[in-house]
Amino acid sequence: MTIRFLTAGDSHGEALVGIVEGIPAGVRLDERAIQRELARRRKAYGRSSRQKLEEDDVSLFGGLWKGRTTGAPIGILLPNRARTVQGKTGGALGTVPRPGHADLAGALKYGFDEIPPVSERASARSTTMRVAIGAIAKACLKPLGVETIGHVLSIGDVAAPRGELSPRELRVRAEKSPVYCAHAPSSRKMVREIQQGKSEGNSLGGSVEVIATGLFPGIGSHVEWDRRLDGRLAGAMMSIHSVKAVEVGDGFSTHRSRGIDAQDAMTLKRGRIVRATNHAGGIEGGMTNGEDVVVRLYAKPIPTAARRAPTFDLKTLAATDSPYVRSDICVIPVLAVIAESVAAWEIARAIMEKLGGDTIGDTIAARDRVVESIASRLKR
Ligand code: EPS
Repeated sequence: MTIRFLTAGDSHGEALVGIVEGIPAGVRLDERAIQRELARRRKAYGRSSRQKLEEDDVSLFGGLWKGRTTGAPIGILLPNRARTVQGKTGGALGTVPRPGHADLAGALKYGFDEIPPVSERASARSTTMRVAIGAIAKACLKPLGVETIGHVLSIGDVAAPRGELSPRELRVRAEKSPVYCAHAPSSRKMVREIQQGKSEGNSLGGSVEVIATGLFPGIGSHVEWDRRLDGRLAGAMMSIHSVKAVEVGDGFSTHRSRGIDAQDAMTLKRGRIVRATNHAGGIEGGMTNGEDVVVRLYAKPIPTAARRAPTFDLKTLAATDSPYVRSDICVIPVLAVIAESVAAWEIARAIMEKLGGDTIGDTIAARDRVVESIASRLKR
């Protein structure tokens, strides 16, 4: 049993379209749940004026009966208001590819001398649909007690102290911040950092952490490379626009540790596994080990900025500067919401592969059997 999705649509086309298949029957789902996630995404600080224009007014087609999934594919429609309000078709880009974008490679690959057929599809507007689809995955994970939480670690030169907050506390505090940073003084500095970037006509990168809680051991597998959950999560995260690096647990710093310090010592206390640390980020041998899964994403400053960069015209081949187009300043706050949604999808996919179930009740029963069987093995 697997779940899958497909998307279609352009940044300034009429709408974004998605189809999700394989969600078991009986999952409580309505448009409001998706709308809530889309609103969290849209209000993230640092975007362009387009965010005030879009309403992300989602409609669902099929796969639902009286507020619950039926097991049939779910169609999702998200109209682009920029199209109707501004009549914009992405035409401003003409024939000049912008460095750092899909423009050049996409035009060469698909045989265009105009940029919009590439840039319209490559645009990060499509992450709206990833969030809508992630909201469906979240609805599926909720009755299983699994949650994903995204928050911002750094923007430009401002890094929030790591702290010892629980995932729930991180969530509560991050939701109060316009940049989804759980540390209030850093959040204020991040807002100033973005304002500074805007005044300089420049964009800013940063990093985001996603924590998944409520997982039981054995999601993913060591037996074949493409079943390893860390590989799958990293691949899904790298597929998000502007993300250039992903670490699982202490991925980047661990290469400097000594072996013994990089491990998470475990003891058995009254049938429960207790770990001293979580350097592994909840994944060992490509499988969940029962600890929280921790993934961090590092994103470049978006290449669209008010400052122009040297390039050339694809039609005339003459040297020129990249055109000015309306631009976001910093996508890191919105990345916290997108990454959380993408993690929810990838984890839901791995859980459904393991547990199956035509109804969510079957899935929950299968999860209970796995958890009970593990618990009985750890008791004498
Ligand atoms: C984007 C450019 C901007 C963003 C857009 C992604 O749009 P426009 O070209 O209309 O100014 O606002 O993101 C969204 C519309 C969104 O909902 O996230 C880009 O080039 O990737």
